[in-house]
Amino acid sequence: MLIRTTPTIPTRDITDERLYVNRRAFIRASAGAAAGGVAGLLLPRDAQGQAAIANLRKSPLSTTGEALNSFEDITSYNNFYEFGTDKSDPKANSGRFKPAPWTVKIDGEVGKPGDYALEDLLKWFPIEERVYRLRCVEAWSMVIPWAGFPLADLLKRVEPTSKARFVEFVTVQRPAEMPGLRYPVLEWPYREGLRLDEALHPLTLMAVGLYGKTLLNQNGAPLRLVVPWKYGFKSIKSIVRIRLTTNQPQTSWNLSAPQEYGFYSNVNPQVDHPRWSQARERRIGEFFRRETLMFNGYADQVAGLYKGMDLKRNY
Ligand SMILES: Nc1nc2c(c(=O)[nH]1)N[C@H]1C(S)=C(S)[C@@H](COP(=O)(O)O)O[C@H]1N2
Ligand SMILES: [Mo]
Repeated sequence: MLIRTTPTIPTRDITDERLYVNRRAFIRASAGAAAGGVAGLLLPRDAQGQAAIANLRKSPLSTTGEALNSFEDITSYNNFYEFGTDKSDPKANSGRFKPAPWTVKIDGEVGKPGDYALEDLLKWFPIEERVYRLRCVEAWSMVIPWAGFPLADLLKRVEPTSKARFVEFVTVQRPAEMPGLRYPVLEWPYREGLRLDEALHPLTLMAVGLYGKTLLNQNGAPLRLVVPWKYGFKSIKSIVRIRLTTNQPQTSWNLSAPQEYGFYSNVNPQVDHPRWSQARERRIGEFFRRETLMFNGYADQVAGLYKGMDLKRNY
């Protein structure tokens, strides 16, 4: 796609390391001064998120033994079609997007539906660092140190009813801040879904940061899903609604090209995309391609979810 809007300079995105270090010092000072639970009320909004992820504990569920992609790679080579379809568009065109204040509507088959403020979620659930591979359906991959909390923590808190079998996620839709919404490349708003047992799996993460910083807009600020054993498009960004359902929800990619993108979308080197092979991938920053691993390398943990299922049919 060659259609381009006038690029805005995304000042929020040029937070460099120096500023980051200063901000952390500021947060430490403020937290010290407030001495206790009220610190969050006194801090500017981004600092609130930053404070919540300041003391990350490293998760034992992290992927080990692989080099991390650089902060620069992770924040400049993106898919976020609401800001355009080129890999450079999300960084270039997301400067006007306002990720705060933020609430998530949780409804459907839950005992405690409601509008949940992100600030509360950050208080309720301990944030941890999880290194995961992200494998895009376009056959490239990255290794990313996320900061987040298990989606299971949130789902348990809202008490799924006995009729809940799936979870639907919806991205915010703000044409004035998201220039890509002008183009009908997908069914907007962007929608994704998981089976409830997939959503409750301990690897399924709600990310609020990466590299110890709150998420930049291009990565799905302020709250996005990360499902490491599925193709990247399942990891929906900037979530405003989570709905528990009895029936399998519709998804934007499945609606746009059902023969190419199924509901499950598990990374599977043995099942090719109709237009290209999924056997290998290019790790961003590397020259030679590497073999794609079954379930993106997380088979030991997740293969049991699909026991007895035909993965060629349920792609
Ligand atoms: N709302 C929304 N979420 C989205 C997308 C998108 O276009 N819109 N792209 C997906 C795709 S295809 C990938 S590979 C990942 C990329 O995440 P990253 O840019 O943070 O690496 O985001 C996913 N989440
Ligand atoms: Mo992707």
